[in-house]
Amino acid sequence: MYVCGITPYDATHLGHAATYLTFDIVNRVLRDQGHEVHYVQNVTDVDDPLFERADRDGIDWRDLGARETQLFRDDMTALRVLPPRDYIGAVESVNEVVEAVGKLVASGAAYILDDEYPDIYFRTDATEQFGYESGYDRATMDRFFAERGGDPDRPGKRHPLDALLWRAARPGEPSWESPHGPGRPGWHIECSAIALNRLGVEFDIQGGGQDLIFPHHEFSAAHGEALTDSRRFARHYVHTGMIGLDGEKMSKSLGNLVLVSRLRQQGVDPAAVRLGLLESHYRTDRMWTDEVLERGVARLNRWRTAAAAAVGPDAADVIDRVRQHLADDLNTPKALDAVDAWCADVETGIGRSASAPEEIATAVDALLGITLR
Ligand code: 5CA
Ligand code: ZN
Repeated sequence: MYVCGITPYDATHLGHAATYLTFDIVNRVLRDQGHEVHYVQNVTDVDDPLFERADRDGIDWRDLGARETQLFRDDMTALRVLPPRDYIGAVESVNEVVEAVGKLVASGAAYILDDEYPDIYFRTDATEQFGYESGYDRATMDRFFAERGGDPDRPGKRHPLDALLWRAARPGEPSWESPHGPGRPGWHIECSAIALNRLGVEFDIQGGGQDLIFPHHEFSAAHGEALTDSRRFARHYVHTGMIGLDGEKMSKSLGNLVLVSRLRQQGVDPAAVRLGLLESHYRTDRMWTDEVLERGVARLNRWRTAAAAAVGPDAADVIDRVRQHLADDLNTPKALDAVDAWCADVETGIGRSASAPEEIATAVDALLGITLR
């Protein structure tokens, strides 16, 4: 499983947390079913937002990236998100990108711009199957390409959608040596190279938020497929809905971020945040509100009280239902309802199993990542 990681120029907000939590549940469900999971995640620690923020704050972009990456990892640990096996920065993988770009140029899938800055672009028509990942029509592709970091109007490109693979060095920008001149990696090739070199072709799951469907995942797949004789890149794509606040998308530009680290500082139990995010389905766009957090806190207290009881109804059936709901496209709302129902029985004094409370706590810990005892 490859899940696109953060661009570490600012702290983790609840939108990021919701996305990584979704893949944490995927990871837990697969492990529960006896699979070994090779989980890879990148860190986009070479990118314009990082340089801009570092300039603004008068710090080195590497220090900014390292600091925000550490904060993200601390947030994920607090949320009990199981860490990936490979956690790879763009800085660490520049040589992998250089090698991939060299191959794409050599095979004719990429071309070098005849320009003061000889940037390297990927030909959108390099693979026959281009477009299958998003399934978007051309107008939608054009819109998202322009909105999400693409450069449709760059003079000299052969096709407006051709995607940047290698950005030639500009004065004042960090760069690395390469056979095609000094420069730095484009965004999509970073994820293609990191994923392919660790998981190989036809790995099972490529994940991220819905905003990555196009152009990012489309081009990561196309780059990977152009590198491997059209062997399919990822077998499945999983995309999470967007989290907003007070009716707006949660985003830096709107200034409406709820930070995981701030909630932690305020003494909020990360398990309550987890329950708040899991109460709704991962594919729906949804809002984070004070009420969501309050429900998470209340539910956590209820579950902990029930798990501390001396006896309760048999656990096996409840655990079965939790597993079935999770297997049904990660239906966490129903999985939480099943545990609620068991708690309700404990509260009314139904059930005499002395082992049930501990069994429930163990299953909730393993499958949902919530510690009850
Ligand atoms: N570094 C790239 C991926 S290679 C990147 O998109 N970084 S990011 O920091 O902008 O986003 C990290 C992850 O959080 C992505 O999967 C993105 O889709 C997801 N994400 C960002 N904002 C939200 C949001 N409001 N709700 C849900 N997920 C979000
Ligand atoms: Zn990515």
